[in-house]
Amino acid sequence: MTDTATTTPSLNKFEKFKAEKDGLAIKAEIEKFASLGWEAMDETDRDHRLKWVGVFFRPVTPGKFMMRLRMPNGILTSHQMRVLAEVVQRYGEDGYADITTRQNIQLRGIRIEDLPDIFNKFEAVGLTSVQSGMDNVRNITGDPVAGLDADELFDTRELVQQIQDMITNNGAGNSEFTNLPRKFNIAITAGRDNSVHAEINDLAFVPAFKEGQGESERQFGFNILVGGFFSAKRCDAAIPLNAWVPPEDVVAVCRAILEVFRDRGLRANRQKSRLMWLIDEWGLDKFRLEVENRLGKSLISAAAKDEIDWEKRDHIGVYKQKQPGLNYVGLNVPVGRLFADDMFEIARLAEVYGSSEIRLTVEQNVIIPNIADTRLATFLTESLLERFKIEPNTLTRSLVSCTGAQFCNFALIETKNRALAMIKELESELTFTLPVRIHWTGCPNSCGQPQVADIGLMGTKVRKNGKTLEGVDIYMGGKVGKEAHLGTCVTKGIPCEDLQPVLRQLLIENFGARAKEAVISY
Ligand code: SRM
Ligand code: SF4
Repeated sequence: MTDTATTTPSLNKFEKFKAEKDGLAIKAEIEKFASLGWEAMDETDRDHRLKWVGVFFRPVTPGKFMMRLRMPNGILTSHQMRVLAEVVQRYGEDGYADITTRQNIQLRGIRIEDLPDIFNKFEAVGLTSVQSGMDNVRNITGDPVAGLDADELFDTRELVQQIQDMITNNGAGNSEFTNLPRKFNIAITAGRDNSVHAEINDLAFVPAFKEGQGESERQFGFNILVGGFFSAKRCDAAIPLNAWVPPEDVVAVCRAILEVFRDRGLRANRQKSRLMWLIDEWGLDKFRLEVENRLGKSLISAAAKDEIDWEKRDHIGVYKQKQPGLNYVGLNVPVGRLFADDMFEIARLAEVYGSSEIRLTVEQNVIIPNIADTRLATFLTESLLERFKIEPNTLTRSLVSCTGAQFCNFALIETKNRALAMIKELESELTFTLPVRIHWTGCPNSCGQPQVADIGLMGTKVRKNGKTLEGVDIYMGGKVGKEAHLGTCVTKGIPCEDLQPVLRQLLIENFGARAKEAVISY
């Protein structure tokens, strides 16, 4: 053992490979990888560094990669949707897309030899997948009806775009923020219903008025929350930073917080690297002071209360916009899965009936805005709405699911298809008077956010009759919207094969579901 080895704390594997070569450096090597092929690539480049450009090697489907885009505020154009559809269409049965729990799109079936062409196509329509995985800032979420909602307090779309542009250098990649200690989630909302789940982000901006001297001096801005996160070992809701910012300072505050996290965040143990661990170690006051030092000015103390005072909406159905004569229509996309034909069709509907704009929600659904009153009735007869309904059944309406075992090697269980099948069965047996939000997640990483659900199902392995089976831990009590708080685990280790009657009972006892009358035929 050398002297250096005894005196220098050893870097974990991730910190080591990041120090050897920045993830973003592989942007210049895409052509080379495409001609080499995935099997001949350096394994660290293939399995890890490619994630810096949003390309994920899938050990479950080797050779067929996943691509994670960035969709600031969950907004895209029909033109962009069509390009995404063209990309996955090429892969036939292997190719489709998933809407994610961060208002984003992931593509499936991608082959490495196609990457140069795909990146060219993306660039031509202003799409980017840069810095969407590993130790980077994830897609920045915003209110899905920003700019449409008559009750919003501020239109956050531009701010979300500015934050993304700062972090990614307008989508080209920004090495200032490509070596964070861990992933980082940002949300910003000025709606009244906390549609972004502010409380589960490392950094969130929620609407709040700061009172001035006189009545007329009420100024709009955001209270700041920090440190929210889920991980296999620990889940925490974000806590107030005791800071309020006017909209014009939001980007600078994001930068300051990211710089503190980048330069002072904990890197030794990846299970203890998210922002909250640094806040724990320093205390909130020191953290706030360090942010002020980076910002170059003092933060204003938080407004006494925020303006999140509504229950959370799901945006499924037809709603009037603040623009007279226009409507937005939310379509329920079961577990967020889109096939190429669906994507072409969504693009067409947005063009024919709307303004070519498409929006995504953190519930993995689609919104088509700007549909004129005069076109609405015809829009509602479109055949796509038979699959992506505006009045889906109660459980289908709020169903969310992470990727699960079909593509994710962390998964302990299959999720999306199982979730759909089970909900169908329950809906055939029960009637509902209340909405019930069920979230499935394939492992404790919690990508499907079981802690925000009325009923959260987290994949696990269970033993039954001497066999290891797929099972779930059940979470309950997640509250979203105003006064949001996280649900907790109430039952552990239910085998999936025994789950349906357990859910049935939970729905009857806790959510007022009733068994359908048996149909008697003579
Ligand atoms: Fe996630 C890792 C999918 C939202 C917490 N997540 C992964 C990976 C990349 C693991 C992998 O390489 O296989 C999954 C890719 C599977 C695949 O092929 O799709 C994955 N996460 C997802 C998505 C697609 C779930 C979905 O079906 O919607 C979501 C993509 C969001 C996006 O567009 O960027 C997704 N992941 C989340 C969320 C929810 C959120 O952000 O609101 C969380 C919990 C919140 C949080 O991060 O604090 C989440 N994902 C994780 C973690 C645990 C992080 C930690 O600190 O330990 C991991 C594992 C990791 O990073 O080590 C992870
Ligand atoms: Fe994969 Fe687990 Fe995330 Fe589901 S929760 S996508 S299984 S890492």
